[in-house]
Amino acid sequence: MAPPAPGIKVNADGVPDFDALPLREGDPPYSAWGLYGADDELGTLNRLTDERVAAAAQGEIRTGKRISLNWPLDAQPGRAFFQRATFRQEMMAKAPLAVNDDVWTFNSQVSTQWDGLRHFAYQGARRFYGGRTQKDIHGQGRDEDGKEGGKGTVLGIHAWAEQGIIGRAILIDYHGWRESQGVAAKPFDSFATSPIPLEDLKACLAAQGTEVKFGDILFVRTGFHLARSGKNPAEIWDHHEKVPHPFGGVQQSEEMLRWIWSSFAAVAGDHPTFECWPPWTQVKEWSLHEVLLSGWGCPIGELFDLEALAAHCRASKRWSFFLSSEPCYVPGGVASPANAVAIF
Ligand code: UVW
Repeated sequence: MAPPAPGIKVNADGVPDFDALPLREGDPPYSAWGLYGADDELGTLNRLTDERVAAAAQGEIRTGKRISLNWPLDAQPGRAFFQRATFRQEMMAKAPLAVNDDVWTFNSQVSTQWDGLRHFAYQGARRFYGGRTQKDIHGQGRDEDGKEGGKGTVLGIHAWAEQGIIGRAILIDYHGWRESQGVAAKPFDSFATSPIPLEDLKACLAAQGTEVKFGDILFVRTGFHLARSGKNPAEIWDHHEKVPHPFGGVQQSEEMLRWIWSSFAAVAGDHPTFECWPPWTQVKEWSLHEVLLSGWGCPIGELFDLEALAAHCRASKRWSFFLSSEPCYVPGGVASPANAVAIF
């Protein structure tokens, strides 16, 4: 974890105020490039200081109850959203011994995942976090030794694997809250471009009695998995045919950005896109994928299975917990299965 670069004015939480973004003239909207130095690959994960992680462990691990947040890797058989390669397992019996190996092949975003910093650039500027380009990523630039033409690993998911995505996390059970309000009063459709406004996320937090602490990891349960299991295969197939796929998710708005910047180290949900999809429908100039990943280096988690977590939160009346998530150690990886567990 790096401290802010010298000369950058920071607030009591140790980050610049949202209104100071972008930090440098000419950089893309709301970007925080240079905050942790030119070569930073951790972005908002720099908020997960040793002190915050230790305080989270002391404050949140009380009963020892553990809940996996991972959807199975093969949960989208046959066809996956965004035309992603589905999971395949090749089994090998190693006769004459009674021994087996297996080989797994899959797109790193086919199930529960963290989108990494190589995934999504500011589309106008075509720049990734810190101003990196497709050329930097695809190995036609300089490699780590400064030689031309090498395959670099810049902005790879390995940088997040080195210390994990670990700390205090909170669940906003938006789906549960909608049900408590009467779903007709709060219309939302997981399979339409349906935005969740910030005021509803905040109302849900208030109803739960959940405190947000700076540096938390945010989880939003939209009810996507329930909505998906309520559809028959033909309906799911039809949705694959709609490109771009419409999905419900958090609203694209400046106030949403302001809240995320002022609160979280990473954000995640149970749905395929975190934000309401496709982007550029509510705001034309930017999207959450662009600002979070490329502007701030903020991990976006998608397709988390939050069903058992929500049931436990409801039963125990507690919506904060300790999160341990270890992305796969793949040098230069674009995204990764989350390998996430909530500990109470
Ligand atoms: C796209 O990049 C389109 O999707 P995801 O939300 O998985 O990043």
